[in-house]
Amino acid sequence: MSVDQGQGGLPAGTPKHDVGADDDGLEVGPPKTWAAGVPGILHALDPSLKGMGPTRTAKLLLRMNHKHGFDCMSCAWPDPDRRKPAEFCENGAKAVNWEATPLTVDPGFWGQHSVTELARQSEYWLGQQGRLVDPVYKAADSDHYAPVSWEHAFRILGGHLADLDSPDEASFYTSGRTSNEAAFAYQLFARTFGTNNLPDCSNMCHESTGAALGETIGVGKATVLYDDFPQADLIIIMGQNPGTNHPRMLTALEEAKRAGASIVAVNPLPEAGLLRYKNPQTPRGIVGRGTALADQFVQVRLGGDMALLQAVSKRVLDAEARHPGDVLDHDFLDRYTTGLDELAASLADLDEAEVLAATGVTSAEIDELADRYLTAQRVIITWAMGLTQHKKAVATLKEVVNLLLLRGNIGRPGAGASPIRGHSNVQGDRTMGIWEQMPDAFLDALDGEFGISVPRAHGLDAVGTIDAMRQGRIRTFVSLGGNLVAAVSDTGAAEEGIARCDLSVQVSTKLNRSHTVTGREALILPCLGRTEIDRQVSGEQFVSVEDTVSAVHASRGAVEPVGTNLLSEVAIVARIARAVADARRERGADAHDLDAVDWAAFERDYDVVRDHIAAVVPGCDDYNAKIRQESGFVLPHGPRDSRTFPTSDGKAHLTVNALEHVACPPGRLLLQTVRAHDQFNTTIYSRNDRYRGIKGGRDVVFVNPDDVAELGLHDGQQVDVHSEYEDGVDRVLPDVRVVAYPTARGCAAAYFPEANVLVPLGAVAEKSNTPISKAVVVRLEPVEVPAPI
Ligand SMILES: Nc1nc2c(c(=O)[nH]1)N[C@H]1C(S)=C(S)[C@@H](COP(=O)(O)OP(=O)(O)OC[C@H]3O[C@@H](n4cnc5c(=O)[nH]c(N)nc54)[C@H](O)[C@@H]3O)O[C@H]1N2
Ligand SMILES: Nc1nc2c(c(=O)[nH]1)N[C@H]1C(S)=C(S)[C@@H](COP(=O)(O)OP(=O)(O)OC[C@H]3O[C@@H](n4cnc5c(=O)[nH]c(N)nc54)[C@H](O)[C@@H]3O)O[C@H]1N2
Ligand code: SF4
Ligand SMILES: [Mo]
Repeated sequence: MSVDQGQGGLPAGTPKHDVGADDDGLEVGPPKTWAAGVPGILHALDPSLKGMGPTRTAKLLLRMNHKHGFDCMSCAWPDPDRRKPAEFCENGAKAVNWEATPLTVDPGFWGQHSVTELARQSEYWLGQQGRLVDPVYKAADSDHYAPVSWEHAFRILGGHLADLDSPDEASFYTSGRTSNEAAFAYQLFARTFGTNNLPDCSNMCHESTGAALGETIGVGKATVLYDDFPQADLIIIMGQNPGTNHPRMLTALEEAKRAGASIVAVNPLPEAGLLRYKNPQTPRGIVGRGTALADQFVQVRLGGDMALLQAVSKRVLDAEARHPGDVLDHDFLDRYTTGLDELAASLADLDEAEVLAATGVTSAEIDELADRYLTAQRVIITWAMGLTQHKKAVATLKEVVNLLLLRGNIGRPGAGASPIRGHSNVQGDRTMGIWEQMPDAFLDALDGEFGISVPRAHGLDAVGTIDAMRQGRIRTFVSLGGNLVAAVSDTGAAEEGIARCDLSVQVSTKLNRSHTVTGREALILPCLGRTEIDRQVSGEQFVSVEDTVSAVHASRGAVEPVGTNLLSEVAIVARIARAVADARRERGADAHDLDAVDWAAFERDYDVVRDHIAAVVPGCDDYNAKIRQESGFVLPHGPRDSRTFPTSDGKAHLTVNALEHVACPPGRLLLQTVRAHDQFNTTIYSRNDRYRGIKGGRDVVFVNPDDVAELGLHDGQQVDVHSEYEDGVDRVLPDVRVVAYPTARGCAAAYFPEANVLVPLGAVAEKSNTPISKAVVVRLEPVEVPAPI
């Protein structure tokens, strides 16, 4: 596929971009019912040792997540205050290995491989080429990148941005590995340049969480701290696969379990980590059967959570009717909330038959879950993508809040709403202002601090950016990390959009798909990773990050940079800002607000950035002092700390949400897209998914054995997966193998990012605009095998 051949919606028969390597060696075995244990740690160390020198490995892994070390760059799970010698998991080790490899892309590489040729390579292959160490540029008339000086690279970018008719013709994407310092500088640059076009990976991730929590409790973040987990007596894990995506959460769950908590998993898939955990750091985990985690497994149908939550809340209200005054937390509800009567009236009419159809579970199972909720004094509900990437995601999450509020499970120890974030600093990036819709109070603070006046009109999010690119309204695209082309829905549309840009710019550590699908001109700007020592004029620098429970701490690189020509993200952002100001001046224009910021000082000493953060970002006062405390600090959170709800009326809102679920026509399935155990989003570490019994391949679709039979298919059969939307376009994930798997009836699963071709750009969650990646109506069609001649 050539770089400028975008294809809206990949019609049937289009050759697919193979994300991994060949599937020739695909082996399917039985799924595992437990996670981690000795194989986990062995898997963790083995590839690290192979990929990096043993000294580099040992040095890094022992500093990972330690108080004077660096923060794991994989997921946003928090660190306990009492650290063990090895505070990492298998997937954290893989992430370190992937970043800290001594392999580099040498200058000759770019002459050997054209962009067209690179576009044919898999994500796996691209990632295996090693670290990017030189800035490279692809000219409009060339099909090759070629090394350029940093100065030249910044001049090209500065010139493009200065030549736009409006700053809104640029869009500045961020992925969630970026540090607080780089994120603050980046949003300040975009806004002093003149736009709020600041899409980020959160738009595709926990945006629905922010929308639901913001509206109901006034703060879009978790209302729990790390120490709440061992104090809970019920933890409900909904739409999340912690064994793969937040592995050390299993340790916290094990601790909670030993302290007497019960655990309920709500998931269409019986994920290994939810069922049983063998903690590799305890003798029990090494030699024994480990700890059984889930006391109840509610195998909900995809998208059935809204109905399930309403049905549980209804049972809570029914119990209150039977025992007036004894069930609900009336003191809490009276003092802190609104909307109880409306909720009760609406749930009184809830149709149990509809609930059973939507959830696919029995009334007895819902009764059991309700009983558990009613007997627990302290309840935490956690969730991730299984709840956020649905059409009704925001409404579903408001139902999570309803259920918690009924018994006062917000704002007290051992209880709360706990979205588990994805990228290690995705939450911090938002706190620092990476959002196309930052509230005016934040923008006012920026204006006040720098004496500027930044735009107020909301900018474009991820889906909006792709859409605007396709219409020719975005001409320069800059990406601080990430791989938007591969990560966003509707791969064909995304490729078409990028190809229409004049210039695409990626600030990256490693090659990925977004470097091979480019604007007419393209730049790759290589940056330091989090593992590497960052030296600036004023000396060694550290950065800071925020985890999923709002704890902020420092992260210091521990090994020498892999190349001498790398810049830090902060330096790159500061130099882009200066280059645009220079270019504007050269063109006889005013640099405007860009000149109000001392960008050189930002690069020289990150304390300067942090002083501005302290002045602008709520809760960050005295940032430079607090971040130097041994364990960092926790950002304030009204609902969590004092049951102060910063909503329009100062109350938490119980809400009424009309029940809806995705109807699945006969002969069709609902398909979700999931991560394999050996990938980080679009980064593919290997072709294995150990816990699900998959080895050496990713081209699979998991289907319940009864559905396999009912559809007239058989286990192991090759099929094309077609999605069905009203626009009638035939979108297809071609030639995947059916794997009979114990998922919920009527449901299926395939791997992200390959399956993104199935979801049109317009298929988004209400209110949050997040692509709907978890309940896609599909039909499976057997691949015609040519008859032997
Ligand atoms: N190793 C590793 N770690 C990661 C990542 C990675 O790719 N690899 N990605 C990071 C990022 S950015 C994120 S956002 C997180 C993602 O973490 P997860 O949300 O755990 O990731 P997914 O693989 O999308 O898994 C979704 C889970 O929800 C379930 N699910 C799907 N639909 C429904 C539904 O309708 N209802 C219910 N109840 N369950 C449902 C699925 O069966 C699956 O268990 O992980 C982060 N950590
Ligand atoms: N179908 C489907 N689509 C999805 C999802 C899904 O569940 N299903 N999940 C969505 C979610 S939750 C998310 S968060 C998005 C992820 O979207 P993105 O965040 O855009 O994608 P990643 O794959 O995490 O980005 C990986 C790239 O980041 C770069 N990188 C790594 N480390 C660094 C660093 O330290 N600095 C810099 N500058 N670059 C670095 C590398 O070049 C690497 O190739 O995908 C979304 N898309
Ligand atoms: S749980 Fe997440 S943050 Fe912690 S070590 Fe594992 S991958 Fe890294
Ligand atoms: Mo995410």
